[in-house]
Amino acid sequence: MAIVPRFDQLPIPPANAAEYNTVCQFCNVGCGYKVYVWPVDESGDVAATTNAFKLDLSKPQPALAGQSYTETMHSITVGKDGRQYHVVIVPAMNSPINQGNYSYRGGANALTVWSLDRGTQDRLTYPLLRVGDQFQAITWQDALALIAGVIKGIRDRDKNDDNIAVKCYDHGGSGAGFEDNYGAGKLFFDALSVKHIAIHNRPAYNSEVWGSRERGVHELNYDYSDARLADTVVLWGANSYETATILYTQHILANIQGATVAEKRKAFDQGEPAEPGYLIVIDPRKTSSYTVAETVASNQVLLLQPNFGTDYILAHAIARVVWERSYYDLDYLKARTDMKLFEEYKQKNLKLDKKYADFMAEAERITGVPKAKIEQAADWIAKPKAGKFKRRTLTIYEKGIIWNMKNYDQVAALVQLAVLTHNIGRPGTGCGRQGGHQEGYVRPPAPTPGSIYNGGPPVNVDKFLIGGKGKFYWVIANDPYLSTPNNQIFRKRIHERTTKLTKALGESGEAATIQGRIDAILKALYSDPDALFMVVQDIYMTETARDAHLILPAAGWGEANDTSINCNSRLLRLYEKFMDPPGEAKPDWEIFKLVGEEIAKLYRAAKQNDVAAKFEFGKNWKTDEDVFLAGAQEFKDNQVSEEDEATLEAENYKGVTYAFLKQKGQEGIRTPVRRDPKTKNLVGTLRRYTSKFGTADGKFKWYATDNWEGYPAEVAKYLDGTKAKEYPFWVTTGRIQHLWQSTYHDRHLPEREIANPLPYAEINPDDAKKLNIQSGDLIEIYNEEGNAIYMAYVTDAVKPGTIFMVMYHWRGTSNSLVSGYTDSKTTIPWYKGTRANIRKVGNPPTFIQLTASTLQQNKFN
Ligand SMILES: Nc1nc2c(c(=O)[nH]1)N[C@H]1C(S)=C(S)[C@@H](COP(=O)(O)OP(=O)(O)OC[C@H]3O[C@@H](n4cnc5c(=O)[nH]c(N)nc54)[C@H](O)[C@@H]3O)O[C@H]1N2
Ligand SMILES: Nc1nc2c(c(=O)[nH]1)N[C@H]1C(S)=C(S)[C@@H](COP(=O)(O)OP(=O)(O)OC[C@H]3O[C@@H](n4cnc5c(=O)[nH]c(N)nc54)[C@H](O)[C@@H]3O)O[C@H]1N2
Ligand code: SF4
Ligand SMILES: [Mo]
Repeated sequence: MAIVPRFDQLPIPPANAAEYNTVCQFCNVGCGYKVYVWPVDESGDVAATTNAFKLDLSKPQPALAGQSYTETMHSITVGKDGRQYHVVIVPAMNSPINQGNYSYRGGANALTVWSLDRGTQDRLTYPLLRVGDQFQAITWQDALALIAGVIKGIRDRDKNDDNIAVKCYDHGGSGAGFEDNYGAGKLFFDALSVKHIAIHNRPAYNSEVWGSRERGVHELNYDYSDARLADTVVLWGANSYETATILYTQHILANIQGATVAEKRKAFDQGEPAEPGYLIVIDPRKTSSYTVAETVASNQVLLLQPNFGTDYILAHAIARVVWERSYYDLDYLKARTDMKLFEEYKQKNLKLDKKYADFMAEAERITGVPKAKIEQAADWIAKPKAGKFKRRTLTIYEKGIIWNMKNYDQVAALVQLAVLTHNIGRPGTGCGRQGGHQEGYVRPPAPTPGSIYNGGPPVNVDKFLIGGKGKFYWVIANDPYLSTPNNQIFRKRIHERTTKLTKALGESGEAATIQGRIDAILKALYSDPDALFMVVQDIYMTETARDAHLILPAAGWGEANDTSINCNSRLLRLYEKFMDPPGEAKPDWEIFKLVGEEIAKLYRAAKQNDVAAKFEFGKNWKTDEDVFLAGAQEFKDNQVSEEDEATLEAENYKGVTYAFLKQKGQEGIRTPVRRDPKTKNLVGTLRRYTSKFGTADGKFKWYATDNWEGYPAEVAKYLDGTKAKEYPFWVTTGRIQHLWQSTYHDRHLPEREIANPLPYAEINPDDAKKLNIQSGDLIEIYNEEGNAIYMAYVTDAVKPGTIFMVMYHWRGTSNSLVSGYTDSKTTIPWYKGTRANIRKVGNPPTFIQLTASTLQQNKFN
């Protein structure tokens, strides 16, 4: 008997069910989905003419070739009309990305839908106001008046917006695309001028990849088809099998299995060899992205396991081999790159005045990767093929590089290796992010600086708040109590600061009117500079929201129309609204518009009409599409020739409308979108930088990274003297296939809760033996920053002396241990490296022993 009830029959969507196109709400891959919605009391039948699939359901569908439809693809929701509706969300057969396939996460899109018979009924449905230790439902009118009154009060006193701090998404996916991002940008950057703003996943407002952008290469430059065409795919600090599953299973794996050779023949030059691809995985762990490929093509997979933080040294070493073996094309380098800067890179990073053997010995010592493997990687990346054809290598990197020590230099080193080997801008090549979420960035210019080379680095907003600065903190669609680094300290301080305000409001007697409350809040904020007012805008109650003073309910994925691009092809599509948001929840863009209007009213009343006008940015926004079209005005004119695509912003979609996207359906259009100067038609960009790079003169700008200088003080302190013995483990953190982000949906689904009852940590069998730890045991992982109690998972995926922690879960976060260090060039944290010790807490509770999905695979004892 299964723990979760199973059905022997699924509702069949009738032929007249409402039908919508959408894209998976989860990862960067952006698989296409189809949605069917119909009233619960109706049903289709098995005959092809009676069901919306248009399939003869009396016969079994062929395995993997037919339309997938499983129990996890169905739910029942309630409309604004009070009626119940079936919602069926199935992978789209006509999506070029997933071709009907799906992952563990996407296959359960329907389970996350707001439903009265699932845990997702816990969605936020009304604005909630904290009164003492209670959250009370209030109207939108009161909620808006409260925010507007407090913001205006702070501005009036300060004459600037520096006491307003924000943490908000800047991408798409998870229900936020171009529309919501534009709403946020208009309010925070145009109407207000918020300098203390951080992006949802890091403590500052910055690019994750300035190291690439400042060379002239935007991070989204390749197409998913390049993963099919590449001679070699490099997954560098990207665990794609678990984090970009369909990109891996449908495209990368197909390539190394030889299923795409015919496509290669078509795309390659005449006479050019076309063979099954190779895969290089560069990760301190032996990840599933390596082991899965190893089982199907062991001779075509290579694993490099660098020491933490040493990737840029490894990239330089591979580049040195490339130089030594002349695997580069000097004509290309001269024509397309800045040769003056190249000299500096060559001298400082390739160190040509140092003997090859000495250089490589040093690289081996720092990175821990044997010289032979470095040379083999260089061959697989750049050695010309038979007939002197250039090899085609696609490098995909993600958080193992981005959240690495020295973010800027790591990213720069990788993209430089790609350009050195001419592996950008040709079919089967590219060097870019795998991506995290789908993206939808369009905003007015931010009042924040760039990298250290462009007026920066930007302010660390976490440290600003921890340091007792700021009075108003608005958290939108993220859960920093789990996800931000140096978390135990952050949580403790925000809790302390918000509690000071709560107490002060209680001491003066809770105000009965909103105006009374605004006055009391302002009085408290300015008499105790440490007091902090916090607003959380989310779809669920979050860890952070428990300390908020006001909680705003947002509409989620599928509850409004929105648009985003995926990361592996910049494919822009319309995510159609297919159901109503629960209760009074509203799309984020509408919340920003209403807050703006409420502030505008206060300025009008004060006869400051010019200020008021700025806050009325949303007055013509009636529909989602109005916001989408307004956002397009931020982009440059896109009437440029194909050769000039590099001058366009990566997400430029000028000229695109919802009607256009509806007509394109799953085919979408790839940004940057151009209006062809000759035909005036809108055309997409398959692959970037075929003719020029994105710099003023079109040439790639080389850069010399720092030398190896060891670890930053925040982590180095654990490596010296007695501390090295006290904290003997390297700790890294990251994701697993079956949990999505802060587990905001997962924790509401019994299927997930049962299989993942606790966050787990991978520990090598040798270490486990020494510490008498078995899989399933509870262990405390701790250092001077903080602690977390996790479940042990004994596996040789990690080397002895290293542990990998699932980044967070509703029962704990690795960020309690992560240091507050950030890269001095970018303010990007090092989420993926610190030191700790382990203490065995005890054996696992029986229920957990029986159900935890990781345990039955453990046969180490
Ligand atoms: N299942 C699932 N998929 C997801 C997500 C999810 O929550 N769950 N989240 C999405 C989001 S927002 C993002 S940003 C992406 C992230 O996608 P990924 O970056 O692929 O995921 P991570 O597990 O965070 O990190 C990748 C790898 O970095 C390695 N690493 C750690 N330190 C180093 C180092 O010094 N060098 C190198 N080379 N590697 C290192 C880790 O061992 C880990 O295997 O995933 C997206 N996809
Ligand atoms: N140790 C460690 N820490 C990390 C990382 C790591 O690798 N290691 N990775 C970092 C990365 S890459 C990421 S992306 C972050 C993720 O960290 P967060 O951004 O904090 O986590 P999410 O779960 O993505 O947060 C999404 C929130 O938005 C809500 N939500 C969903 N849809 C909507 C909507 O339409 N509107 C609104 N208003 N809310 C919505 C969800 O309920 C959830 O609370 O973690 C970062 N932290
Ligand atoms: S690979 Fe990513 S986009 Fe595709 S179904 Fe899975 S979670 Fe969704
Ligand atoms: Mo992310």
